[in-house]
Amino acid sequence: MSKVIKGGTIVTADRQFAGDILIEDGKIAAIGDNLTGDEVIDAEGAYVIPGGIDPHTHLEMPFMGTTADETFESGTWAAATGGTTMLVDFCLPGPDGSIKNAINDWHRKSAPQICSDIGYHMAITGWNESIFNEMKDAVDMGVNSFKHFMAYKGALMVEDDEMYASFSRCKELGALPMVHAENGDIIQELQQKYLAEGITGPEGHAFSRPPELEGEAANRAIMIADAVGTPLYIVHVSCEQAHEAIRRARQKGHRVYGEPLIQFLTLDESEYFNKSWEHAARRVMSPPFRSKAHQDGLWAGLSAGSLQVVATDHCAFGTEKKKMGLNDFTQIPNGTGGLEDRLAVLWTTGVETGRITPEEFVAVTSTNIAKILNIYPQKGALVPGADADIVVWDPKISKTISANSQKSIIDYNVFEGFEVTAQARHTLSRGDVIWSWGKNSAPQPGRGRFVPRPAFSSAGTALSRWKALNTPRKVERDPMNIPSGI
Ligand code: DUC
Ligand code: ZN
Ligand code: ZN
Ligand code: ZN
Repeated sequence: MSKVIKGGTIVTADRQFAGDILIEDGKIAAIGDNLTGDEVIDAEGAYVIPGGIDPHTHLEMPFMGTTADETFESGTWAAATGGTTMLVDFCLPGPDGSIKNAINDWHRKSAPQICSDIGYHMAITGWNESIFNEMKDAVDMGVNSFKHFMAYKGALMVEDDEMYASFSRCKELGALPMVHAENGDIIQELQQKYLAEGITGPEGHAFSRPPELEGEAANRAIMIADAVGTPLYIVHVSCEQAHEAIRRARQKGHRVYGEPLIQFLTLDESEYFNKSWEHAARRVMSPPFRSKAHQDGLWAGLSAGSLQVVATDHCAFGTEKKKMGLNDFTQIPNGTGGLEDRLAVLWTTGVETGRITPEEFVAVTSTNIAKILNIYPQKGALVPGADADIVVWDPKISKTISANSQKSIIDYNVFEGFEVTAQARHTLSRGDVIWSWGKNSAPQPGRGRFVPRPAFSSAGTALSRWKALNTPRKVERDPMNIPSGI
């Protein structure tokens, strides 16, 4: 049975135009005027956009002695109601260290639960021969990106030589290295220093992770990626120091991508100070929220193109779990939520204010990451042949964000009280309407699918792209060494 989305303004990363979208067999069959189908989905007065892709979530992830509370079901459902039709979740090796087992474990957990589509990144948390070998298995299993933690010393952190080896392996395999950029050695020093001074509350979390440590790690990772000759994706960019490193590298011709979070664009460090313990602890994540000046820099990066993707790092722990760190901020499980509200908050604070255009909104919530992760145009695009992951985005539905009415199962919301001015009127996942505003849509666990992402070197047109990415360009190295004006 075909469907047609009628009467809306189609917005892509490039342009806006009036048109209808015909959907057959879960895919876009045609885009044009006066299309007809068996069923009509009304988009009058609304925008029609590619479903959001949140490339950074941690659902049910074991972390810091506990497990993130958001489940694959509640997470994909909450996301879909907010206009996000695909998540890319971080897969962590278990105690056996096996990458293959970890991916199978993630499949076991996610498959019966997911309401819309999902992909994984794989975390590299150490280095040995079996990790080297199993990285190939991961790529063969459809996981083409590997994340490296430069923080969480003694747990997840990797050393520089390990990063160099793993980045080199990524290059061989046609996979994308990613980093959590914070200097874990110095963070550990600062944590001990503040605890010794008697600072045990959540403000100590912010003090012990200053922006310089993020900037240092971002610069280091960029230089290591450059030495290897590979692109690099930097997750949760929170500050100007890291943004500056990315901007400089890109100016020199390096493929370095930066991902600010919707939280970093809208919430600041005042959330940690002169607030109740619970309020502050619920907002403890790494990196921490920064000052307004950093926020302005991130917004500028989105419109200038030096930052490409807005994600959430959704890693949500209920208040009870946060209390593990009641007497010691280093024990507060790190993470906040946002996957349900990312689009609405970005629209309200970005598009409504004129900071970004609707096209840029589509680019940073969907299209850019689909390209970076090599799933474009299956995802992130409104073109014939693409998966019909489509949102009818209504700029006239306003609501007040509240934990009381959210789909997320967490007992609070870091955006509590935010007035947002747009919502998903309809969310379609591969052609199925899975959410409609004002109707009693119910989650459909198990209908979502894992989306394998091919290695860059084996995927048709991506082959030439990957070759271009990895062709050494002598000229780009020298300018890095020219002192800049001093
Ligand atoms: N930061 C968080 O706040 N939570 C999950 C992992 C991370 O890097
Ligand atoms: Zn309708
Ligand atoms: Zn991280
Ligand atoms: Zn994360």
